[in-house]
Amino acid sequence: MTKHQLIGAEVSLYTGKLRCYLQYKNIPFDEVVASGEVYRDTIIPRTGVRYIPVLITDDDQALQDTTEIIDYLERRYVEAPVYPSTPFQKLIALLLEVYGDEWLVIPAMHYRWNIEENKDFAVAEFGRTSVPDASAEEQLIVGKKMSGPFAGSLPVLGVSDTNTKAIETSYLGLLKELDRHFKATPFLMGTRPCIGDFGLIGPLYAHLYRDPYSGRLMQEQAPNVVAWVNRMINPDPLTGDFLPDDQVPETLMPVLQRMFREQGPVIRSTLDRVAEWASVNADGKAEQEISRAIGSHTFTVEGAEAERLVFPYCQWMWQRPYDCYQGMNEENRTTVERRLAVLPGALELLRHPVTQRVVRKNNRLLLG
Ligand SMILES: N[C@@H](CCC(=O)N[C@@H](CS)C(=O)NCC(=O)O)C(=O)O
Repeated sequence: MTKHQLIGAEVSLYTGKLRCYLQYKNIPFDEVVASGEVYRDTIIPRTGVRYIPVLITDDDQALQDTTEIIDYLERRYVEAPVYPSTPFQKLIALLLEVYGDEWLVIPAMHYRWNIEENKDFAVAEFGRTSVPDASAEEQLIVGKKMSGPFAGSLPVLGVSDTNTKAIETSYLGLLKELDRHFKATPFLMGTRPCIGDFGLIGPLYAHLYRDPYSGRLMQEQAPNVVAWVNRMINPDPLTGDFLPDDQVPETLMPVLQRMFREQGPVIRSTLDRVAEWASVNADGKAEQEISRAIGSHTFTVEGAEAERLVFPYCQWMWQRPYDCYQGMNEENRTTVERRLAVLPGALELLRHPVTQRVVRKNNRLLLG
């Protein structure tokens, strides 16, 4: 029988997310390195975009975007769902996926490309991935070329000279918070990983654990996070449960507070900017493709202000917890709202109307 093929790379953040998921769910797959040739012959022609990972399914569909791939697989492999079924746990799991996928890219990229030791390692890894059969020398030359756009994306993400210290302070604070959590609880929501664990593992494994300088930092600062990373990359497939009675451990509250403090205002501004973009550029027409980035906005991490581009994709991710909250019945919503009171900014953001939806179609982001 044909197996699924995961096209990706060890060095890639989102490949890490999907690989951990496939392993936990015990889904048979072969991993194919996303070499230059594979980009040319498969990734670009089959998906129309240049992102990894790509899943070529056992019935030969080419899927891109880890969130969509996981949702597709969740429908096919129903044992041990990674979405909790109770309202508060589900909402928190979705929020933490958005945080891992869309926000922790900032420390992940900062540490990889601003710390020389990590950068040298990553360049060599890019070379090894792009031209697996070339000599080490050639791999280095290709690695430098291929990694250029990634290293160059720091300003786009908002990493600048003015906030690198703040990004590090924030990341070290997060490590401390997560360390306390994972000391008591194996995964975010109990003994089974949820979609939030898979969101967090991308940056926390592929960059912040695997890059050498960052890996040492994690070992020193947060041994319980290291233990969680190891559980995630080497799971006991299909085992474990979410905590009973819709419990969400108290130890996650500082992490969520950090999310709403740092990422919350960026999400809110993104929603407004997408609506504005649609009214200027599309006159409310549905199905118009929206650019990958639409202007820039300022944001604040640990008191340091910087500028980053506005990514409409971030809204697409946000629509998931937003829809979860908006779709709750009266009773669940009342309970959830009471529990959200300890997270400043959370309720305001979840109530902030998404006036202009965005949708994904053929790996493009369109106005809904
Ligand atoms: N949201 C997408 C993100 C995929 C993504 O950004 N992948 C990176 C590698 S880890 C990439 O291919 N980037 C190419 C680019 O940004 O142009 C997903 O979940 O699959």
